[in-house]
Amino acid sequence: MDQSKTLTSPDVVIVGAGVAGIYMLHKLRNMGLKIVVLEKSDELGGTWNWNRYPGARCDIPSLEYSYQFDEELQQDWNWSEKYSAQPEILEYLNHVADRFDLRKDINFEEEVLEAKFNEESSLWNIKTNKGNYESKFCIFATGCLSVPNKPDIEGLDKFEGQLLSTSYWPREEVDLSDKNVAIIGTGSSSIQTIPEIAKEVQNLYVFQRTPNYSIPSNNGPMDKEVEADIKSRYTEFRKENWSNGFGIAGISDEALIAESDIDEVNNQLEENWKNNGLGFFGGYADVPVDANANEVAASFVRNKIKEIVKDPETADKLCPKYHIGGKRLCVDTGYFETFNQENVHLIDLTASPIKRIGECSIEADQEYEIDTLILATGFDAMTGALTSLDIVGRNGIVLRDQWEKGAKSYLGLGVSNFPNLFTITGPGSPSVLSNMMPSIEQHVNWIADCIGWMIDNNKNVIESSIAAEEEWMELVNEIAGMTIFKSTESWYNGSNIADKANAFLPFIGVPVYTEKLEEITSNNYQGFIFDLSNK
Ligand code: N01
Repeated sequence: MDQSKTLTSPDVVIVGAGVAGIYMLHKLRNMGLKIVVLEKSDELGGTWNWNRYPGARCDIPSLEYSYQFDEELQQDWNWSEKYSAQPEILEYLNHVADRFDLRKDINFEEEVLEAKFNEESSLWNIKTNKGNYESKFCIFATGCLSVPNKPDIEGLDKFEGQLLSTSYWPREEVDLSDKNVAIIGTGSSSIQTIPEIAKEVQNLYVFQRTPNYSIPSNNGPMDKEVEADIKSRYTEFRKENWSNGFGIAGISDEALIAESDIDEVNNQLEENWKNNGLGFFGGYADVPVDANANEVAASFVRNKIKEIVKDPETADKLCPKYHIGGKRLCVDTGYFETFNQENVHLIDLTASPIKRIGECSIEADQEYEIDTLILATGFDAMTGALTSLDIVGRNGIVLRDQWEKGAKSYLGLGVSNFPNLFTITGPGSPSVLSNMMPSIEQHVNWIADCIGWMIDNNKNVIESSIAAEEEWMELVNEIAGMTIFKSTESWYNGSNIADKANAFLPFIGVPVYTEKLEEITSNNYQGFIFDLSNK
């Protein structure tokens, strides 16, 4: 029998076998540490395992939404499209797991129920649905968007038709042909899936509470010349991720709309609309901070929507009125065009909210008979995976309670009162406002270096100081306060979840974050406390 499967006292328990968890395993195992990864699903992949809805695709170009820790891996792997679809990303992650022999240390179908720090032994006791573990370090690689938001709508639990969720799509093929389908929500997931399912359904009723800005992906087969060029200078190319505010390569943030000729700006935006996807306004540094500059980019997109959608009333309903980028910008393949199809119907919930869901219907401005209901209602973002289980630190403090008035973390890596616990891309780090792949690698490398440093320096326990954490989150909010992000209701600040504290969670600005992280580290992990005596 595989030894690792019976191991109950590893050095490190990693929770989650997604992009972050499997690289963390690889990194720490190479340092000679004993690792167990606990994964709830029977497959690895995290986000890319759960979110299998039709049209699911990454909206960061494949050549940079990929690991960079191994030169041979990045040279060997060939992506088939500019933006990869979910099955190909999942295949890639499985390839990585096989290539580095990672599976043997992953326990599948094992869900963590409780993680409790024992102050006497300075060890984490981890309880799962299958057993118990005791480890020195506990690393949560549980993702920023992994706990779905189930809307509180009267009758939902009594719906007798087919109930689907974009964030938990069945593995087997779902046949929606000739069905009357309702979809609730118009965020990234919905915007990707609507054009796909609209091709086959009888009627598609789109229940929209807030319209979204979306940029065409102009996806296509991988351009072999581009691929060869990037592969010939991959290390240099990857460095570009660190110089752009949102961690996207190839986009300079230097120009300002406020200081540019408006015709030039419109030409540039046209160029970005055609080619840049998420980098649509990335070239202009003032879009996220200057309301006037933001309005130029926003109205450009609104005009595009009005050009694409033939019915003016529908076009108007699809035009967002808030700052562009305040909610996560979407990237689509024919989203707005779909509303020109006769079988697609937009229901504006600001005019008539959903009243109730019947056994085979959904009622808003009128009652719609449906066979299938799809929830595309988002996630309890950034904190949900950490507050939905009992994580107990010093003095019996439960993380969920500590974060009741808003999540606080130092660098998105450590939390006060929770010694030897690390989070990968936790609150207070660029995470969801960056290209997740390099941000994950940055955190994994940092955690591995930190553990290595502790071993070399005979340190047993690390935790962030309350003061450092407070100061860090003040900085996160101060930066956010200078932008349009803070004033827009979004899942970045928890406003999509009833009763969730309104606190802005991601750190805006990959280069500033990186600079600060390096400074803190080279200053002997300033703000972290080592070997605090247990009382
Ligand atoms: O979720 P969302 P998502 N009644 O929260 C609506 C990433 N992602 O799964 O805005 C009616 O964006 C809600 O309305 P409102 C990406 O970071 C990446 O689509 O709250 N409507 C909204 O329209 C993305 O941002 C890729 O008014 C209700 C929608 O549901 C993140 O995942 C692909 C409602 C939820 O949108 C989440 O995207 C896909 C209710 N009771 C996703 N409750 C990539 O390509 C909620 N809504 C990498």
